Amino acid sequence: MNKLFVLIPILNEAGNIVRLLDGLRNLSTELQNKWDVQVVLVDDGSRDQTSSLAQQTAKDTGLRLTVLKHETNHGPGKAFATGFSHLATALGKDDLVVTMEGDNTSRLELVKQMLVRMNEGYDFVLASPYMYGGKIINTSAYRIFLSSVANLFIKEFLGIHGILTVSSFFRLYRSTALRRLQDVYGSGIVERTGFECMVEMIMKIMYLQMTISEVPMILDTHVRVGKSRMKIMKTIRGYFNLWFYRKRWLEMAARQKKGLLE
Ligand SMILES: Nc1nc2c(ncn2[C@@H]2O[C@H](COP(=O)(O)OP(=O)(O)O)[C@@H](O)[C@H]2O)c(=O)[nH]1
Ligand SMILES: [Mg+2]
Repeated sequence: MNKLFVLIPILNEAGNIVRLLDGLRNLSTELQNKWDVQVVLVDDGSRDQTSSLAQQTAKDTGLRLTVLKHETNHGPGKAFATGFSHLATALGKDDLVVTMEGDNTSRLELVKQMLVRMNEGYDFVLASPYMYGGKIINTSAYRIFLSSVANLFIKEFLGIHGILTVSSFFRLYRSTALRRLQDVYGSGIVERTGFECMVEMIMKIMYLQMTISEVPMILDTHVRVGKSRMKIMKTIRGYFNLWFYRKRWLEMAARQKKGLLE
């Protein structure tokens, strides 16, 4: 049976992890005739019980779980890099990888809809709060305003067109497309260590001319226990810095394309 890997970078989510893994256990039961669901958590130096609670919950429920650990905190980008490098050797041709948040804000019921899109032939499917039908609820007007402006601005600034959401963690990737990214950009795919890594991936996907589709998602921040770990100013700086990488990433993509044509 083909595998559906669920890759989650995580930091101090002891208040959310049990519910998250219970939800994933239910999803794996629902999908059991089609997909072998395997969860990979990248614990990025949590100082709470996130990892031990995760291991215990997986044991109690029979969920297939691997926990990769950074001893100290390096940021979600580094955690994704660790996760993708780990998956590089495990991924079969027809496997898929879904990435998501560890705070229960990624709505698991959307995975099935994302799988339908994948079946239609797209390389990547994003869950998209900025798409028609999607929205952000139970978040302060200030934060919604900031993130909407940031979303619009990043796209204009970096020349990203044709997609509505660029920073969401919740995505489905085709393994052959991930392999292409790994061939061009290395096994970890991302090099930026912060939250901007999600936009970095979109840029690289675009530069390789792969196909992206979106499904609308309602982002309800009330479902999470505890506060957001994202540092706004650091992330904004991270977005600005991406501009300096554009040329190099484009050239790397162009070299691969040339190689394919020769
Ligand atoms: N590996 C890793 N994960 C992180 C870090 N900061 C946040 N996360 C995880 O990334 C996801 C998104 O972070 P969150 O705090 O919810 O940010 P928000 O959704 O933008 O408010 C959650 O699963 C967090 O546990 C980090 O420094 N390292
Ligand atoms: Mg969150």
